[in-house]
Amino acid sequence: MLQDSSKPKTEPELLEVSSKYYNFQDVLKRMENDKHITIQDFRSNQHYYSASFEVTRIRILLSWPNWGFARFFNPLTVQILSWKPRAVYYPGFANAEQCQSIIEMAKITLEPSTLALRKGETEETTKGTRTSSGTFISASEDKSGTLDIIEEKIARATMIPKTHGEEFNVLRYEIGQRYLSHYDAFNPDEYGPQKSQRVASFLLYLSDVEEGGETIFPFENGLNMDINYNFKECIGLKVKPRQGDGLLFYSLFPNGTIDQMSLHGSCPVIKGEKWVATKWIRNQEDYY
Ligand SMILES: O=C(O)CCC(=O)C(=O)O
Repeated sequence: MLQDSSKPKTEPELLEVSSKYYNFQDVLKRMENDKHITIQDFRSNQHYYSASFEVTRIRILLSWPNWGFARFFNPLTVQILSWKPRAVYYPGFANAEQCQSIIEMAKITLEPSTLALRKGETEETTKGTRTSSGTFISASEDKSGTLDIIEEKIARATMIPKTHGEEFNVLRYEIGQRYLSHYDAFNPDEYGPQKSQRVASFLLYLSDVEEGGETIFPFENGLNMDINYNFKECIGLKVKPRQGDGLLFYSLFPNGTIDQMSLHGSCPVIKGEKWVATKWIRNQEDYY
């Protein structure tokens, strides 16, 4: 029998996405192993897009039958920063106007940033760990609709539904302010049993910083893990904030355990001011 050469030899694998529970481990595994992933929407049961992954670029090819290709063709450019931890960078994720609008909104309710405390820790013993100011804002509170657009885009980039995201934590770092290296995922041995876990973090840089303020991954590629790392030191992979750019990294391995190399922090700002919006993404919708 003659084969139709215009058709792929094998059908793309269908990966099911539920709005209730998202098996992100499967997505990560497939991202590593496959070149093509097709996602099927449970509710409409319609194949709505296929994604082709390349090492330095993701092109989203839309074939949404009812809405048309052009309307949604809005490719995301992504650069792989590191595989250990998994970290990718999105240049130009938001525009200057969107960033400024988020800053203006956050300014009204800024307060000193707080920390989730480990067993035995107190505010006193953790003083100096996180010295920024911040505020939590949900997309629904933002009447300009900017956070809604950003949230949709993050969901598209991560392929994790936006219902799995915590509220945006908008942070301002003034000169000398920092966040010492830490994990975003909560180790149950240190924090007690967890109802859900932080899978990934998306940072949207809302400002440039003249000097300092880099996001750092001190254990990138296993570096510095064997020394007695001083959590204040700004070493390892350094990401310089640039207004509008996004940084996504995963805190968990595909098997659900914490990636020790996802340790990260913010170096002190030396000159200028740093604004960033963090979106922590959970493995379940109902995360508290
Ligand atoms: O400000 C940064 O660059 C890092 C922020 C951070 O680590 C966090 O919000 O968990």
